[in-house]
Amino acid sequence: MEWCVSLPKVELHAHLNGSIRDSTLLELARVLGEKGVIVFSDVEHVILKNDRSLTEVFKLFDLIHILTTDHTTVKRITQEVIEDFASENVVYLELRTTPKRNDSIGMTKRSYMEAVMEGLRAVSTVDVAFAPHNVDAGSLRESLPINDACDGKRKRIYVRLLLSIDRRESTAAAMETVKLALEMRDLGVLGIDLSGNPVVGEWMTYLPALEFAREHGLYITLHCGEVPNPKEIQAMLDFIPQRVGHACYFEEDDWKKLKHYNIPVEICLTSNVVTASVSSLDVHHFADLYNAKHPIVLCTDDAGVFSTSLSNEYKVAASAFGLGKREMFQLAKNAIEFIFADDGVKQDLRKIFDLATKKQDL
Ligand code: 6MZ
Repeated sequence: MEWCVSLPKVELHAHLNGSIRDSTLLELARVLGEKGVIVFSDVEHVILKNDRSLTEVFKLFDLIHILTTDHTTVKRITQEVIEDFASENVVYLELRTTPKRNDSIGMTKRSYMEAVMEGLRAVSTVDVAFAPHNVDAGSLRESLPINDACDGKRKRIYVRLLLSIDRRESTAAAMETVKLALEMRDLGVLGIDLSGNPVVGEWMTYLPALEFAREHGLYITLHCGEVPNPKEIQAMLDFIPQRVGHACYFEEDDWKKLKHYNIPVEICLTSNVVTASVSSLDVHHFADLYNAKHPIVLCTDDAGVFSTSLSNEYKVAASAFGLGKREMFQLAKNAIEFIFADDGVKQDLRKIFDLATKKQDL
């Protein structure tokens, strides 16, 4: 495990509200319990439970959102989540979150995202490189030390954002999120994710917003095939997103299409097994895709909710699929090619990995 922690890693599928520390959730729940908003003893065991069906996961998210959706807390969890990823040597993080509106506390989707940005700026334990356009990226790169897990220098992490459309949302709400993403491009927003309870909503509801996003140059990643929904899977693949997440319930034609379009897959092993989207690691599609050299990237999905970390996902993959250090290193490095950030960032990341290759004698 120690080696997996020291390995530089790229995280491309992490939901902000799914990545919160249990300790923070419990603290927030305790405070709301004292205020009489919730009954602490009712939610404590829900937060600490380890096995969750997909239905239970989405119930938990509703609870998490009650605990976290105010500006101060959004700022806090963003800061903590980034610090947690950086502490395990994630060198590039594409963090996704659903901008939320809550009229009762004067929260708009924009003010939610401003709180996220404040959290990003508040990170103090590591250097965060986040703004691609409004600072001179060249000088920023030079001013930050190259992250090298072993040499004791301050770590640095590139953070980029994806805005998620929740499947419960209407076309208009989805469009509002896309427009917000476009306005926030200078702050490191690179694209749009479609997520939320996969048994809710219709593809056609989000399609106009996703098309609009694409026309305006945003990257798209879709949660695809988390439940058996053959028509939707085909429609999503025909859209040719830049990446898909999960791909658990694909049939032969879906695999053909995915491979034909060479769409990278964000693989979330622990999440898939815990939610029983895949019955066990022995039958996980990781093996087939890996052997076929299809583009894949290991991701956490919801490190808090599924009690995992990216280092742990590499460890799980190594033991389930017999990967050695060299293979894990190559798998981690390959992820650079599937990030949504520009070539300058990719070059920097390649340098970080090359430096690590020498250190780790690979
Ligand atoms: C689908 C998921 C998910 O956006 O509030 N989310 N959507 N499948 C999953 N696999 C288990 N895990 C998380 O983060 C939490 C939200 O991300 C989506 C859900 O919409 C959840 O409410 P944010 O930061």
